[in-house]
Amino acid sequence: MGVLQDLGSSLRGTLKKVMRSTRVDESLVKEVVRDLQRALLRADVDVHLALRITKNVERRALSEEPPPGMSRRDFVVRVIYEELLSLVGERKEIHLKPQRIMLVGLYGQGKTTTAGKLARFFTRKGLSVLLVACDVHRPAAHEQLEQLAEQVGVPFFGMKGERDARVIAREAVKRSRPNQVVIFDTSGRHALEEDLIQEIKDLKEIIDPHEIFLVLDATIGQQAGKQAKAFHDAVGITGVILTKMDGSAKGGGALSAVAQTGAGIAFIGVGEHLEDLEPFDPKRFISRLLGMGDLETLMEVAREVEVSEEEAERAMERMLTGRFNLKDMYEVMVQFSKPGLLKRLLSSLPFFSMPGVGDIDDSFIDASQQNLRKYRVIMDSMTYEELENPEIIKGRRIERIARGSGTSPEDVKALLKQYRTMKKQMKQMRGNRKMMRMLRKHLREGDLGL
Ligand SMILES: Nc1nc2c(ncn2[C@@H]2O[C@H](COP(=O)(O)OP(=O)(O)OP(=O)(O)O)[C@@H](O)[C@H]2O)c(=O)[nH]1
Ligand SMILES: [Mg+2]
Repeated sequence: MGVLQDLGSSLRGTLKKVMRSTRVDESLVKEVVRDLQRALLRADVDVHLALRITKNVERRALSEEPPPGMSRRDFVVRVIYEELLSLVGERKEIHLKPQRIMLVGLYGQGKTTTAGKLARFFTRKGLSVLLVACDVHRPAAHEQLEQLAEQVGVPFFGMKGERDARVIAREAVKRSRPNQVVIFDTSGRHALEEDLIQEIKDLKEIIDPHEIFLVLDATIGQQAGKQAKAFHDAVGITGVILTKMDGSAKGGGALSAVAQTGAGIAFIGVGEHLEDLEPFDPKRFISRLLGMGDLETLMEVAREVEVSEEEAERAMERMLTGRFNLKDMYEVMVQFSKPGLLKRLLSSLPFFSMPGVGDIDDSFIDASQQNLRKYRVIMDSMTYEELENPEIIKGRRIERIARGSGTSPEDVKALLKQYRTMKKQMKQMRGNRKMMRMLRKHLREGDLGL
């Protein structure tokens, strides 16, 4: 999918060197660190930042002891993962509830497009959305947003011909309903000029937004950090949306520079279409960049770092209690799609060979690996109500979900069937009291063999 392709492939090349090595010694670490540095600089990451990261990798790889049971080779991979994670900052939480969102930014950064993408995003989460056109500078801004609203299928408010954005904002606030996510598109300028600052401040006062997202074009590279800081100092922003991350060689520079300012990155835009918007999740982003998931050794590391014992326990506990819905199924599948996890879990129990248990193992692992991606897309098109209570998904809901996710009703039905099968297997497992006692005991003692 094009996001930071160059950076990704050179980082993966670097990791391969580590994984193929028979011995991790100083000369290898030095070589890896040089590769890493070159890759970061090429992605426009600030020189000082790149140096800091690579120095940390070198120091930790050579002087820290790997945790018990982990080879030095895996440890080096893990150190690289952790240091890259520190480069892209913390996760900015997206609140899935009615709220007012203001988009600000300079000309052509992607504000209007992003307004449409956000409308689609929140609609898919089962929320009602209203799009408001407060851009009174760009001639066709009103029509552009109106069209996007139509495409997404959400209401639109604008006042064609009105020259004062404040008047539109005031009217929109009056007309919006408390259960809506109201998204305000605003005017850009060539630069952060005094009249833009004043306009944003006035709109902020009228709208009283929960979020002010600065929309920034990632192709400007590390300049994005300076812009984020300037906007923050002038008007206060609650987060950044980086657009055009697809095909931008400088995206790494933009991401890291914005992260360093402390402004959280809420979403990234990865294409021109309405669906090309992703909530920014640093862990997922870096894992994907490093190609973790392709390579088994890396998966081991990803598991160590990402699936804490606590998370695995929680997933198990959910299986053991009666509550089991689609969200749980998805999480359990994600956990158990990591190679060997469920096998190790179950083989640590003396009941591994009991009838029924082997089935669970197989169906989990097969289903997880083959269907996980498709399931995710389908579930993204479900409302919260449906995820929590899959029994209500029938007839027209199935059609709507299939259409929304670009799959077929058969795919949706297959997912529901998988869910029912798993739920039944859970029940059988719960019915086996002796096994349940053992599982509970293992959970209590934290003795999962992880
Ligand atoms: N490839 C790519 N193009 C994008 C992305 N986001 C926006 N664009 C394109 O960037 C251009 C500008 O987008 P707009 O949404 O009109 O930008 P704007 O900030 O509203 O611009 P003004 O209203 O003129 O200030 C359009 O051609 C969009 O299709 C993205 O994530 N990827
Ligand atoms: Mg616009």
